[in-house]
Amino acid sequence: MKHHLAAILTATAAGLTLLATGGATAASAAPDPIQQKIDKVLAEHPGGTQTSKNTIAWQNGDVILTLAGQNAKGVQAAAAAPCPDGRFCLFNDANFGGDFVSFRDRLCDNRIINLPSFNFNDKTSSWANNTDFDVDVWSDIGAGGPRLFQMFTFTESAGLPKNLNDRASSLNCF
Ligand SMILES: [Ca+2]
Repeated sequence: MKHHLAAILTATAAGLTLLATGGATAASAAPDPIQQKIDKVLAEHPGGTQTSKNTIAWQNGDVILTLAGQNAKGVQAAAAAPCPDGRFCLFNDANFGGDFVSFRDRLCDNRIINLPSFNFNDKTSSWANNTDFDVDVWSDIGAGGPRLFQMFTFTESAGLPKNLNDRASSLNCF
């Protein structure tokens, strides 16, 4: 009997918890598009960790993908953050807009960085390089295909010409 009573109390408590959170659950039932996108990127690009509402980090933060926020009308709520010191950044839109991926300068030991690993293949439309290193940008993974352009130390481009736009697939910095 004692056991039975405990079971009832537990069941009642669970019911109360459900009641207490029912409103909040209903209010947040509409899927958050940014979280949905985060979940998709995490599932498809192993090794990433969500580090805020709209960022994913790989390799202990050496690589960070930032998803652009949108308001209810689907308009970007804020301009993309400027590329931080000591990092170089690729932006999905011209004028440093949209989603962007940033890379810490300590990656610049001439290794090759493949952009499909970070959900950024064939997307780059503007860039900024706030590191002491130069970066080569390639049309295929593995520094393959023609070299599309170079991002010299402490330079930036607010827009790529049509023949280079949305083509970058890998890079190396040195
Ligand atoms: Ca783009």
